[in-house]
Formats: sequence, structure tokens, C-alpha cells
Amino acid sequence: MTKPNLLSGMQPSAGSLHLGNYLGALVNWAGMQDDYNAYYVIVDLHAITSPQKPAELRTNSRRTAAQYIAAGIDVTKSALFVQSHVPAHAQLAWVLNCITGFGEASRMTQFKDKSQKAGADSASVGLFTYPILQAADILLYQPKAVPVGEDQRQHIELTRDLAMRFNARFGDTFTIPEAVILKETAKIYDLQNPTAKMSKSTADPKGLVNIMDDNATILKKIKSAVTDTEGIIKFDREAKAGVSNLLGIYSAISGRSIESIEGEFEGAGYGVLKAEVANVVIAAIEPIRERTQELMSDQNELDRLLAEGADKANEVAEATLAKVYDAIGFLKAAK
Ligand code: ATP
Ligand code: LTN
Repeated sequence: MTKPNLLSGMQPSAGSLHLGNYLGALVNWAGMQDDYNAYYVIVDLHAITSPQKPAELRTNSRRTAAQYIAAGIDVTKSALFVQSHVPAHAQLAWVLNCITGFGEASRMTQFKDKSQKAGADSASVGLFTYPILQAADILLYQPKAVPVGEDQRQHIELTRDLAMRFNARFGDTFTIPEAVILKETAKIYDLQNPTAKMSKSTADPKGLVNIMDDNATILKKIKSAVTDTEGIIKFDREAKAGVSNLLGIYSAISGRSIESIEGEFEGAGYGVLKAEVANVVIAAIEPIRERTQELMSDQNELDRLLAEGADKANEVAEATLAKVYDAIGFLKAAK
């Protein structure tokens, strides 16, 4: 039986992925590779919806790729590629722009949030059409499943609407994808501000553990994580956000239940819990960091792997785009 297709993507908008990206997304992506024919895309076209320095964008795209591979994306099983290497993304996005309502696009909450942060005059038209480019990313690969965080649900809904609209107007062309929303337990919070999610765009770097942080830095950040003065190790997201976050991290990495971890630390102080959490985080991250550095030291090999991924992606993407162009009535160029 052929496996169903899967697609997901991440922006190369930082020099390092953080523990939230790793536990909330990458671990799951790696785990789905055997059951799906998976496409993982580093979305550089999306990254430029907010200003990027060219040299940094280049480095960050490679580093993101290296971290995906180091964290378990197996390029012999899955296609790992850079969005700008597959021209069909921008081409299909244009077509989808033309069947998206202006009002419909205006309702996307991520645009409202991000444009507010940027200020009305500095938000670009690219930021406005971001979700439509994301729909193109997805629909080109005819995936059944799109694993994403809860924050992406609205974009996947728009993608489904556009696919159904296109199919109804021009004939069956796209598979209607389903969002696979990753579990709430895998949501990791900021160490300094444990009611906000751990996020690349946070001002205070002490709150996030980066995959590229060295062991001493990780230990220091976890030791200074905000907790409370009660001194009891118990999971309670409302009343004890900091301690619950540490327990959540421990549970996500070890695969053990929260109850069994609470049991283990009964009567112990926060210092003991923090030291143990730091241990498991370092044990998980150190090999990924080292493998990333190894991959980054051979840029030619990394670029070659990405070129192979782009070949696999282009094959599928071009076939879908040709169907789309034909369905809407574009002439085929004479040979
Ligand atoms: P930003 O921090 O700028 O909002 P981000 O860190 O959320 O960006 P994205 O590129 O938007 O990173 O997300 C990549 C993937 O990582 C998404 O699937 C997202 O749901 C997941 N993710 C991001 N932060 C967390 C978190 N704190 N806990 C769990 N998963 C997360
Ligand atoms: N918007 C997503 C990144 C993204 C994506 C995609 C995810 C771009 N294209 C296609 C899934 C499928 C984000 O910010 N996490």
C-alpha cells in the first residue's frame, strides 16, 4: 500500500530552534516519517515577510536544515528542502491569491497580531498574503496530514476552504488536507514567564533553551527558572505555572507520566527538580547540537542534501501545478 503524504514547515527566522520547537514539533515530525511520505520545508519565502539580513537568512536556512536532520529527520525517508528551491510555491500562491476574498484574508488572526506588532505602515503585503502562500505549500503535495501547533489551525482551515473552492470551480485537483494538532502537553512555556509559550521572538533570552546553547548555559537557564515559594512539586498549570512547566519538560523528554514524576520528587526541593530537568534536557540536546555543528562544518554536503530534497519536491510540485494551470485555462507552451 502506498503511504499517505504529509507536509509541514518551519521558518528559518532564528539561528537556533528552541526546546519548544523541538518537543512540540520536531520530535513528532521525526516519529511520523515511517507512516507517511513526508515533505518538510524550510520556508524562506515566508521568512522575508518580516525584514531579514541576507547573510543571516542564508546561515539560518542552513542551520535550520542541519537541526532538522540532527533531531531525526531522515533524508533517505523524507524530502527536506528549501521553499525558494521549488518555484511552484510562488506560482501556485499567485493562483490562490486570485480565488481568496480580501475580507477572508483580513480575518486571519496571525496577520492581525503580527501587523500590530510591526505597526500598520511597516507590515508588508507579503505578510498579508502569508497564509495563502502557506496554502500553496500544502496543496502542492496533496497531503492528507499537516502536523502543526494549535496556533496554525486557522491557516489550515483557510487552506481547506481554498482547496474545496478550487475543486468546485475547476474540477477535482487538490486533496483536502487535515490538520494534525499536536498535543497540549507538548507545549513548552517560557522559563522566566511560564504563562507565555517559549518563543523565538521573546525579548529575554533567559526564558528559552536553545538547541545550540552549550551545556553550562542550559544548566544556568534552568536553574534560574521562575517557580514559586510554596516548595511543593505538583502539577497545576494555573497556580504553579513554573513548576508545571518543568514537570512538563521532564515528562515530554522522558516519556514518563506527570504522576510518576511527581511521585519521584515528593518531598524534594525545587533545586533537586531543576538539576534533574537540566540533566535530561542536556542529555537530549547535546547530541543534537553536536550533530548540527558537524553538519554545518560541511556546507557542500548539506547543500547537496537540500538539492536532493528539492529534486524530490519539484517532481510532485510541478505535476500539481501543471494540473492547476490546465484546469484554469492557461495555454500550454508549445514544444
Ligand atoms: P515564534 O517564537 O517567532 O512565534 P515559534 O518559535 O513559534 O516562532 P514557529 O516557526 O512558528 O516557531 O513554529 C515551528 C513549530 O514549533 C510549530 O509547529 C509550532 O507549533 C511549534 N512550537 C513553537 N513554539 C512552541 C512551544 N513553546 N511549545 C511547543 N511547540 C512549539
Ligand atoms: N506558518 C507556519 C510555518 C509554515 C507551515 C507551512 C506549516 C509555512 N508553511 C505549511 C505547515 C505547513 C508557522 O509559523 N509555524
